[in-house]
Amino acid sequence: MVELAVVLPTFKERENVAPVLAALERALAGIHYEVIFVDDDSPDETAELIRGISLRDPRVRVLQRIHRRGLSSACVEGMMATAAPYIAVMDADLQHDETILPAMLATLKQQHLDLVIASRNMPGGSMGDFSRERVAISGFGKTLSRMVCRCELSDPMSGFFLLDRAFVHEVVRSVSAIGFKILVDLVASCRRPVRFAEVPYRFRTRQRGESKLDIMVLIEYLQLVLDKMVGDLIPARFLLFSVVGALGALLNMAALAMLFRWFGLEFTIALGVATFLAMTSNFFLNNTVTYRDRRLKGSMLWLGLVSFYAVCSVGGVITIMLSEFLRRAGLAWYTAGAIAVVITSVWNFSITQLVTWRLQRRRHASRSAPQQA
Ligand SMILES: Nc1nc2c(ncn2[C@@H]2O[C@H](COP(=O)(O)OP(=O)(O)OP(=O)(O)O)[C@@H](O)[C@H]2O)c(=O)[nH]1
Ligand SMILES: [Mg+2]
Repeated sequence: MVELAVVLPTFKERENVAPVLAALERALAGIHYEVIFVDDDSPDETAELIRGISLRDPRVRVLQRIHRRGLSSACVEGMMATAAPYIAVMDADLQHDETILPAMLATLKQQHLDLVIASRNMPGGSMGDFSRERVAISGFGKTLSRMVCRCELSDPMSGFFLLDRAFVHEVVRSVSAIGFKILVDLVASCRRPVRFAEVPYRFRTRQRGESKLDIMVLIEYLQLVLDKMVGDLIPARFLLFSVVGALGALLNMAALAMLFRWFGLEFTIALGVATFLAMTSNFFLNNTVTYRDRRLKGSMLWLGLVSFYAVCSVGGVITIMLSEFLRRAGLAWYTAGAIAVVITSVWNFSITQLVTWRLQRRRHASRSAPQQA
């Protein structure tokens, strides 16, 4: 019977697949285990390579996700794809020390815990060759995590941990699955104190393949923390969309002031150009931040931009008509304006979500649809 499943999220890790499997084979001698790679359709065909290995070794499987990105959601789906009573999650790039897995498993079983975390921030552990900036960012992440986890974790940014399956099932429906930091997400999703232990390890330097860390990891982490705090009331994606919208409104005002006051353009023309600029920047910001996981590329990017202009222009007309209507109905100008802006934001968000950021999927769906005879 399989006792332990090791979930390895991958994106462009082809050259690490064989070494990580060999390392697990050595470390887990005597334990019945299986390995589940969750690959987000890596262009280097990591998934194809793993499928080849699975044919020979049934302990190895791959879950290949199409049009999806995201480390956290990959881990969740990997965890849900196994029947093993214990589940380990670790990176596939050999930075996590697989040799401590048996000790982590023994601790979890002996102490009847929900979770054992491999920590870099306790005696015996180390951040390895982490640059000072990355240590600082990790520290900042740790401080933020205290706002949502009701316990003190020494390394909440860790992507290396072992769980009891019952715990996964208990929290999985509350998990946000946004971004990179699945551990904080799991712990913050639990309605009772989590029973956990920490085991030290030394983070290794990446030997092969490239890092996927970028500024988006930080933005998505902020999004996760926000979702954990207010997500039951307002969807995190809507919050991000609103932040981008507010930035756009500022840009709109600044451009209007410049074009009208400095360049002496006629007011309506200046307003038109400023609005056009703000809509364009909003589209690109939303495409890279709010909808990173469904980012439009190539020809779909331009089609998306046109549909975004169309939806937001209708939104603009709604704002004008609604605020005028409310003002005539006796509301103060600022109340009428505020209500109209909120309603327009919901309109812009809902319709662009349904139309603009569905384009890529539609195109692929129509391409892969069976041909009619
Ligand atoms: N399925 C999936 N896996 C991902 C994604 N992004 C990263 N990964 C995998 O998650 C693990 C961690 O990513 P890394 O880029 O190594 O992040 P890191 O270890 O914090 O950064 P480095 O120290 O620079 O390597 C690796 O196994 C990646 O292949 C993703 O979008 N989807
Ligand atoms: Mg790594």
